[in-house]
Amino acid sequence: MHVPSKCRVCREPAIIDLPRHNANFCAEHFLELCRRQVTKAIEQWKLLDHDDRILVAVSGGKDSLAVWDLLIELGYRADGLYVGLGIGDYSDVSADHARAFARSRDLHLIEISLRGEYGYDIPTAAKATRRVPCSACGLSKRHLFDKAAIDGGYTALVTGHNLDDEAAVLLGNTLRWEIDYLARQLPLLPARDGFPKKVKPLVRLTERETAAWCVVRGIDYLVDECPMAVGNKHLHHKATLNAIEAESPGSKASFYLNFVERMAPLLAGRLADDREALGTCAECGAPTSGEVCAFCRLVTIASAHE
Ligand code: Q46
Ligand code: ZN
Ligand code: ZN
Repeated sequence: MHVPSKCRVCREPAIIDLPRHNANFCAEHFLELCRRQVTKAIEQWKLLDHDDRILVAVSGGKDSLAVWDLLIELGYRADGLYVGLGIGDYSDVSADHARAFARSRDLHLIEISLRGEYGYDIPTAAKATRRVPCSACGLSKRHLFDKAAIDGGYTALVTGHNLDDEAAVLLGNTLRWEIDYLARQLPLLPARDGFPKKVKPLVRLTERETAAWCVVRGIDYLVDECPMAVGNKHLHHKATLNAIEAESPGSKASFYLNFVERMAPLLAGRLADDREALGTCAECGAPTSGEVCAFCRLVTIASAHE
């Protein structure tokens, strides 16, 4: 990393340069900038209230620990939820990071083990379904996060998606003109039909910034990427956007933030159309358009496969 000179605010030595803000910052003023960006996101899109009971989906990586830390710092009440995916050492180490963080801040971390509670893990589910691991993994996590939020009486489910994640997904969806996915790609999805409100407070921060937040705050996060992320197109789209950003700082933020401001409202009708009436799963009671939800079908296939 290029070593920047002086903090824009206080003129003390800087620890980070942020070309998109055309400035350098010392540790203290960098943290202030992060808090300001998260507060701005929360206010701009009415993401959270101080009465919300928040459940943060925690993976042990930088983004989920940063968002949990930031929300607590900003005075919100937030518990964490860790889902053990059974992806070998990666899962063991990620659980350690999530637990250590919760312990260090005296926060409540709920833990669910796929293997212990549902009889399968992600590598097994991938084999049983003959699809990429991320597909069974995403389905399992979405279901368990939603269920834990609803069962626990939480009013908001928070994830640590950052600007790089959202811009990469936006690029992928735009390249294929996936209108229905685009319509749903918002920092806030209100609660509906048995689903909790879903919120992404970090979408104004890049992954370099969430990593720096953790370093400055002394949060020990899992640096390794998931070993099952192979062939994940998001990584490719992130690299493409980073190349554009290097040429033209601020492009990533304007791509995503202007989408939310200018394009998403034009797609709002699609979001409403998408809301077909949902019934409840005959096995677990979760909202679903079929008789048995996709998660219960996955559990049946994956837990029978060894
Ligand atoms: S944990 Fe799961 Fe990710 Fe690993 S298998 Fe894919 S979705 S990459 S966030
Ligand atoms: Zn400063
Ligand atoms: Zn079900």
